[in-house]
Parts: sequence; structure tokens; C-alpha cells
Amino acid sequence: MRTLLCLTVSMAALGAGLVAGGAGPANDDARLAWWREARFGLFIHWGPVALKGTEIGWSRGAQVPVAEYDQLYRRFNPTNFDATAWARLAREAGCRYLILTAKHHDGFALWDSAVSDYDIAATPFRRDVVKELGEACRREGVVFGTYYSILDWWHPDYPTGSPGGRTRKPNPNMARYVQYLHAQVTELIRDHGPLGVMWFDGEWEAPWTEEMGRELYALCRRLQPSIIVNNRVAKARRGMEGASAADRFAGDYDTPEQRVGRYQDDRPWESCITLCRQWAWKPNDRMKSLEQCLRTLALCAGGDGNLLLNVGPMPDGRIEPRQAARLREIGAWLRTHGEAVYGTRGGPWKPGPWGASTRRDRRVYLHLFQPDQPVRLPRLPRRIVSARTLPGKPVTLRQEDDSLRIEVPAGARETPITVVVLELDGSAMDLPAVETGPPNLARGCAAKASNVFQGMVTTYGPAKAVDGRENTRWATDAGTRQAWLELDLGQPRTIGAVTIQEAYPGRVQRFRIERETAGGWETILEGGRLGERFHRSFDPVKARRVRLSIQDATEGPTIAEFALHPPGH
Ligand code: FHN
Repeated sequence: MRTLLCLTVSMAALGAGLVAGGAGPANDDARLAWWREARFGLFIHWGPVALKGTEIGWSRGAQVPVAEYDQLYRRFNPTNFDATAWARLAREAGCRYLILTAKHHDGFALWDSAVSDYDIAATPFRRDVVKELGEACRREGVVFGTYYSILDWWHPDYPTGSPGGRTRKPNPNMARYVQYLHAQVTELIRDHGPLGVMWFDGEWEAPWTEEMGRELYALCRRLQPSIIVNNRVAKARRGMEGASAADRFAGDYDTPEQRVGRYQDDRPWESCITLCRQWAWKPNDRMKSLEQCLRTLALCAGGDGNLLLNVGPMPDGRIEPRQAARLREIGAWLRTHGEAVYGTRGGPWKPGPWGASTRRDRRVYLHLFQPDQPVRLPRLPRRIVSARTLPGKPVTLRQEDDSLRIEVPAGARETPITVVVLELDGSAMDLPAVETGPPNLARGCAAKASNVFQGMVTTYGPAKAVDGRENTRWATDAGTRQAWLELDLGQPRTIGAVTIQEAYPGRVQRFRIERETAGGWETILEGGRLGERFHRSFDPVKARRVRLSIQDATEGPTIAEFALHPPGH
């Protein structure tokens, strides 16, 4: 009943342009309350390219010749498309909202557009997929939204073309293209709404400006004041990290992509991540396990963000049965554990390898990823009145000096995640979020670097790699292949482990960790690629000055956090 009631309130509020105020810190915008409470959405990437099984937009002029790609619509006839089945699957998966690619980078419109003949009406199928899916979602109590690509490698007025924006159209007319874009966005919101979200993408190319983004955002809000618009409407998004540069217009929320966003409770965010590897349909694509999906959902919610999980339907209109089955497994888990996700906020303990925490009123939910191992967390400035698993079995809780030790007895453990419920003697909502990782001896230390991106020390200086904030970073100039980051720990310290978070994973190919000795810089550790989060222990050494020496990078290396830990962490 609660679930239905919650959705009913959300749907009614959406239609009236009002949104029920939701719980959460003062910085909450009531318009986003339903979206924050929803926590979990289904992303759908679909179009005629499903006939080829290659990536939507990106395979045009790459794996599929442009001439062939642009004629696929003539064969696109997904007779098994059933909007009600998709909407029902979303609901059964526990998704509270659904975002469909109405138009991707290839310019094809999945609705009957009055300003384009390159649309669903021109296919043998003819039916307005966007309209049917929107209506089905409203019937099933799932909030409907649409994705719209600002860049358009097909449209003759948009300056760049395929493959991947690397060609120029012969006679572009950006002003006329913006009018076309506004007309299509108006068709989506006015004729296919009310929409929960306008999910823009493809904002990164030069023809699109921040001013155009502000105007587009204003258009969306004029058409439907309650609508939510992501940060890709303008130019604020920083790559796949998805966070917004502070000095730019950034819509309503941030959009990390193919990664879990970092803990951020002062601005909404949503990670968009594929269930398989490709966004659009790909036969025999590798699919994430249930454990991976649930951990990702827990880490997003624990970071105070949403998860938008993507599937790419087949050319006949069905969502692949094994992907549908995975979505239903997630939904089954949420039916018994959803109170630890829906309507919660992230924290107060920030996520870590141990798991994540979410909170509501006086309750804190611990999502434990390795329930067979005790978890030690920093103590909270609140007394814990009770501790049990979500199904109600007791857990062992020991409040030692400055930490808590939680242990789940074998008979109470659930896999792949065990949720523990802590009742506090006061509200959990005003507690500041706390780190849960090992002690970091490098935090706030003096830092130098061989290079800083365009000399912008305040924004991208070496100090950003040791400030404890994962959404800031030390950055180097484009084209930098070697660089070093040098830390002064202030006094000789015994170190035994290092954690490095690369802001744009994959750039660093080879690195060394060095310490300064009387005889010069001595290598402590050598490594290859860092990836998103590199952690390695090593034989304890005493050091005051430590250096990350990047020997080889494919592009300007940029480090979000560099941490040094005492032995045993
Ligand atoms: O290029 C697109 C990509 O195809 C996909 O749509 C993702 C989903 O967020 N967005 C862009 C890449 O950032």
C-alpha cells in the first residue's frame, strides 16, 4: 500500500506541477523530492540500429556505413513492442521512473515528429513509441521521461557528423538547428508529457553553448514547471565523472556515467550505468551479475544519488529475456529490502569497500557487502538504541573507544547484501557524513606537482589530490604523458598502503610510488594502470616526502585522491 500510495502521490503531484515535499536536508528542491525518493530508474536506449546490434549513434559511419545506417528505419518493424510490458517490467524491477532515448546522436525520432521525416512514422511500424510508452508508464505508476541528444550527427544543419562528430556538414546552420531542437523538445514535453525528466545528452561539442543550454532549460520549465532537467542541458558536466563545474549553469542534477558517483549530498546526482556493456542492443553482450547490480544500487543510494540502469531492447521490440530476468531479480530484492533504498538519503557513513549506509529519520541502514566479516566504522555522535538485520535478526554491536564494531551472526546473514538497521536515539538526518576508509596520512598535507592544467592551481592544483573530496582533482595539461605529485607529510611517518583514485580512469599506464631518502628518490612500489580506485599494501617504510611518479599516460593524468595509510590498512 505504501509503495502504491507513494507513487500515487508522485504521479498526482507531477500532473499538477506540484510535488509532495519530501524528507531530506534543507537544500532539497521540492520539485525533485519524488525523484530523490525514487532512487532507481530504468534507462532504455533503442532505435533502428538495434537491427545491426551495434552502438546507437557511435556505430554510424564506424562499424556501419552512414548510407546503410540511415536507411535502417525502412526495415525497423518491432512488431513485438509492447509498451505495457516494458512499463510493467520497470515496475517489477523496482524502478520508479523510466527514461527512453526519444532521439539519440543519430537523429532518429522514436515519435511522430512534425518537424522531421526521419522518425517512427516513416517506418513500417509507424506507431508513436514515445506516446505509447508514456501512457503505459502512467498506467503502471512509473514516472516517464525522455532522453534527447543535443548533438545530431544526421541533421544537415548541425555542424558535425559521423563517425563520432569527427566530420563537418557541408552547409550547417546552427541557429536553424536550435529552432528544430526546440520544436522537437516542445513536441516531447507538450504532446507526450507530463514528463518527469528531460534527460539531455550530447552537449559536449563546440556548436552547443552554455547560453543555448540556459535557453533550453528555460523552455523546458516554461512548458512544464515541474519537469526536472539534468546537467547535460548546458556545458557544466565534467566528462564521465558527471559532476558540474561550480561556475557554470548545471541544470538540476549531476550525471556520472558508467561509474558510481562519489558521495555528494549538496547537489542531486544520478549514475547512468549499462546492465550489459553496450547502451543499445548487442547480441550476447556481457551482463552484470545480480550482486554487481545490487552493490551498485547500494553505493549510489549510499552516496546520496540515484541509479539509472540501462537496457537496450531487441529489434523486434522485446527486452532480452535474460536482461528482463535480471531486472526482476533486482525488483524481488527491493520488495523485501526497499525501505533501505527508497526515500532515504545517503550516509552518514560514506560508502567504502565494506558497503554503504542510507538513512531516514532515526534509522540508519547498513548495506554490508561482506556480511561474513565484521565491520568497523567511526562512532556517530548519537547513541545506537538497537541493531538488527532488516528481517529482524539480532546483530552484535560493540561501541569501542572511537569506533563501532558490527558483526552479523552466521544465521542472520543474507547474500549478496545483508542490510542492518540501526535505531538511533535521535535523528540521523542532521549528522555530517563521515569517511569510512582507512586513516589517510596524506590528507591536507603540502603538495607540489610537475604540471597543473593551464596553471589553474586553485581549481586543479596538487592540493586537490589530498583534500579528501573525491569530486575535486589534480589535473595536468592535455597531452601530458609524464608527471609527478609530491607530498610532504610534515614529519617522518610509517606508511604501509596507498589508495589512488584516478579521476578519468585509464589514462595512467605506468607509475611508481617513491620516498625521498638521503640518497635521493627510492621506489616503494611500481604499478601499471590505476583504474578508478587503486589500493595496494606494501612493506612498512618511514617517509616524510612521498611522490607519485607517473611514468606513462595516454592523456593528461588527473588524480581525484591520493591517500597514504599506516601499515595494516
Ligand atoms: O554518447 C552517449 C552514449 O551513447 C550514451 O547515450 C550515454 C548515456 O548517458 N551518454 C553519451 C556518452 O556520455
